[in-house]
Amino acid sequence: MTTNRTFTMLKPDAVENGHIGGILDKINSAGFKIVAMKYTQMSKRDAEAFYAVHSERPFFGDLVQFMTRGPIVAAILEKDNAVDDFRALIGATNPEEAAEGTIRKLYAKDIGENAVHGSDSDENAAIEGAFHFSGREVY
Ligand code: FUP
Repeated sequence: MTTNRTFTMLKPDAVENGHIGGILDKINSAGFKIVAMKYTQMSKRDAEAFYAVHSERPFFGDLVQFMTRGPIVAAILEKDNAVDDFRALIGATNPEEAAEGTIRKLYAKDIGENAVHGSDSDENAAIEGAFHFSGREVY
């Protein structure tokens, strides 16, 4: 099933470094409509659940530590082909490999602190959106 929605988080590094405005500008300029948004902080339990797929990976502890160290901006975005187009806009997981002009190329420090999350499938976009938002918070 293809949907026109994806889920994103502006991660703690992006928020700490004052990049919320710059990243939202890129998102808007690329034609995404924001249908849900909140400024929030993940608990350890939240981050462990959100990234459960990575629980056996060596970087899992650092990832949970990083994602809980400060506030994030969580959002659901709408656009045709949202998942793939947003992955293209943010660039590769490792900013050293990210294309020029992508959000990670512009704002990310390294593979661990990479500024922004984007869902990797329509199924995960729905799961991740529902993790952060109730139905009545989506417009
Ligand atoms: P992405 O889908 O691009 O967000 O990347 P992944 O789902 O593969 O990884 C999720 C997060 O785990 C990354 F954003 C950062 C962290 N990670 C590492 O810290 N090291 C790695 O080698 C891979 C991922």
